[in-house]
Amino acid sequence: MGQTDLLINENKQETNMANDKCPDETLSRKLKDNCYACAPDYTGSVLYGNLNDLPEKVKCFIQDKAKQCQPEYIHICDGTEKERDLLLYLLQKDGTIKPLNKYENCWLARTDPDDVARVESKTFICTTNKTDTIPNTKDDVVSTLGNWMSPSDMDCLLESRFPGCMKGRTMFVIPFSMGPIGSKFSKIGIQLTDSAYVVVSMRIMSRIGTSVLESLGNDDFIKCLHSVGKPVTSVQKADRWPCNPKQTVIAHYPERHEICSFGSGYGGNSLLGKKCMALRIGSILARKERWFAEHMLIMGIENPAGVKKYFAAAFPSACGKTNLAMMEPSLPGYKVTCVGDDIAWMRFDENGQLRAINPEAGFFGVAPGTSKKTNPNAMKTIEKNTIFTNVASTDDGGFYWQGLDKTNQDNIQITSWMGIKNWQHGSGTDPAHPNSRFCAPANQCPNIDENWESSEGVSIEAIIFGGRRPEGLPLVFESFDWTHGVFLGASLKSETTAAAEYKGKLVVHDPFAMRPFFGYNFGHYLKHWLSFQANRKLNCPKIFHVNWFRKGPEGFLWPGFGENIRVLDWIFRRVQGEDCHVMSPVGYIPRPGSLNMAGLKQEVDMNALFELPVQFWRAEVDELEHYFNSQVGSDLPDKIKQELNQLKQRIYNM
Ligand code: GTP
Ligand code: SPV
Ligand code: MN
Repeated sequence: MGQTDLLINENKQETNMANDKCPDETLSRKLKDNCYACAPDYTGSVLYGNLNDLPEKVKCFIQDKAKQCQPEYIHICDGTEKERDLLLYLLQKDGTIKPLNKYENCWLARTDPDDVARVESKTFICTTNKTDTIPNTKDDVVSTLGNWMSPSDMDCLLESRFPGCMKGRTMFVIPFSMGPIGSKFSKIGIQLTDSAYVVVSMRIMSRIGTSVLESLGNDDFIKCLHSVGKPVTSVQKADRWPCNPKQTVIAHYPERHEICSFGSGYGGNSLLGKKCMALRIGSILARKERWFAEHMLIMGIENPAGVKKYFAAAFPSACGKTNLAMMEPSLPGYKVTCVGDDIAWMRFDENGQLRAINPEAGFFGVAPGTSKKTNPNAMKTIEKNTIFTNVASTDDGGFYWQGLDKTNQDNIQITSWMGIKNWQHGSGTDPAHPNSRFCAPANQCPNIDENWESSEGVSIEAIIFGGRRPEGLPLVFESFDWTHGVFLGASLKSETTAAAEYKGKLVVHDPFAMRPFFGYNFGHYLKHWLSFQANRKLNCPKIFHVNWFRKGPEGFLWPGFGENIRVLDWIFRRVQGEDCHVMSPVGYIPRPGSLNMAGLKQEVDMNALFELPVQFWRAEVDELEHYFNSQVGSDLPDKIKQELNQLKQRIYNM
C-alpha cells in the first residue's frame, strides 16, 4: 500500500481533508519546507532523478528544452508508486485535485471552464509540403481534414510561447512506452511537461518510468514538449488549473518526430502519448512501415459454443467505443472481453493474419451516461486509483454525473463541476461537464482480456465502423469486400459531440473516425488502406457498419449497450461464413429473422431500423460525391470514385 493510501484510510470518514504531510521524507528534509513546489531558496535544478543516468539523446533533449522553457526544477519520473503519491500530495496541496474519500485513491480535478476538451481548430500538422498533410483541393476550399502550417511558421509561433513558459514551475520528464515495453509493436516517447496532473494521468494511460528508459537505450524516441503556458511569477499565486486558452496550440512535426503542445492541460491536448503520438504521428509511421494506427476499440467475443474472435471498431469520439469494449452482453452464453477502448495498432503477421495491440494502459473515458445499468464494468473499474476530471462530487466523498444511477442520492448534496454547491436536478445546468472523464488503469477492468498486454497482439477478424446517425443508416450492414469496406470507412459521418470544441449536434464527416487524428493526407491514407486488397497473401477481415443511434418519434430505435451483442452475434456468424445475409443497395443486411432477438424485453421496430429511405439516400450519395470531390480533390483514389459510382447506381435504381 502506498503512503497516500495510508493517509486516505486515516481520513476516510472526513471528506476533502488535506494530507498535510509530504510522503517523501528525504525530499522534505532536502527542502526544509515540506514540498518542493514551495521551496524558493532551492538552488539545484534537478530535484528528482539524475540527469547523468539518462541516455545521451534524452539528456540533450531535456537540456535543450530546459534552456528554452526555464523551469525552476527538473524531475525525472521513475514511475514508482512512491513518486505517484508525492505528486498526488503536491496536487492536493495546491488545490488542483481533491480526494474522493468514498473510494480508494480516487481524485477529482476541476479545470478552468475554458479548458475542457480537445481543441481541433488549434491542432496542426507541420510538414514542408502542404500536400503531405492535407489533400490537394481547389484553392478556395477550406480543408476539414486537418490543419497545416509550415514548420518554419510554426517555429515562429512557438517562439512567442515556449521561451520562459515554465518559470517558477517544475519540468517533469516522462519516459513512456505506447504498447507493452519491449513489444515490436511499441513506440517510445519522452514527454516534458510542467503539469503534475499530466504526469499522474500519463502514468495511468501509458507505461512510464525507468523501465522505459532501459528499453530505449540510445535509440531515437518521439520528442514531446508540453506546457500549460502559465509561468508562476513571485507576485502571482499559482492558479488551481493553470492554462492559457487564448494561446493554445498543439503542433506536430512529423519530419522531426516532435510534438509541442502549449496552453491546455486537458486530455488529448496534454497527454501526448494518446492522440498526438499514438494516432497522428503513429499513422505516419504506420504508413511508412505498412501497418495501421487507428481510433478503434479492440474487443474479444466468445460465443456460447466457446469459439472466440476479436473485433476492432472505429466510432468517433463520444460515440460508444468504451461502452462496446466493456459491454455485458444480454444474450446468454456470450462473453465479451476488452483489449482496448480507444486506439488500435494493427499489422499483418507473417501468416497474413491482422493482429492488434492496444498501445494504451488505461481508459480516459466519458463519465456522463456511465452507470451500473449502461456500463457496469466501467463502474467497477473506476472504484479505485482513478482520476476524475470535471465531474460533480457528493458531500459523502463520491462522484456524480448526469445518467448515473440515482439510488441513494436523495439526501446527499451535490456540488457541480463548476463548484455550484447544492446542485439540484431540474436546475437547468449539467452537474458534470458533458466531456467530463475518468482516467483509470485498464488492468482494473473486470472484463479485461487475458491477452490485452500480449506483445504479439490479438488476431482481428472483423472491422466495424459506426457513428451517431439519427436518420437513414441501418442498424448493421456488411461491405461487399475490402475495397467497399474502405469506402464505408471513408464515408463515415456522425453527430458532433462535446469531445471537442463543437456546440450542438450536427452530422459531419468523420472518415474512419479519424478526422481529428489523421497525421497525413487523407487521400494517401485511403491509398494505404486500399493497398492491402491487392495482396492475396493477406487475410483482410470483413468490414461492417453499425448505427446504435437511429431515431424514431420516441427517441432511439435501438436499446443499445448490452443489447448490441445481438448485432455482434450476427457479425460473428457472418465471419464464420453463415448464410444469414441478403443484398441491399448499401451492403449486405441481416436476412429477416436472422438477428437473435430472443429475450429482448423492449419492442423494437425492425422495419424502421433497417429502412433505406430513397430520398435520404439520394441526398446522401450526392452529398458524399460533393464531399469527396471538394475535400479530397485530386488525391481521391479511383477505387473510391468507382465505389461511389456503384453506390449511386444502386441508389438511383431503388
Ligand atoms: P471517446 O472516449 O471520446 O473516444 O468516446 P467513446 O467512443 O469511447 O464513447 P463512450 O463509450 O464513452 O460513449 C459516449 C456516450 O455515448 C456515453 O454517454 C454513452 O452512455 C453513450 N453510448 C454508448 N453506447 C451507446 C449505445 O449503444 N446506445 C446509446 N443510446 N448510447 C450509447
Ligand atoms: C477522444 O476525443 O476521442 C478521446 C478523448 O478519446 S481525448 O483524449 O481528449 O482525445
Ligand atoms: Mn477517443
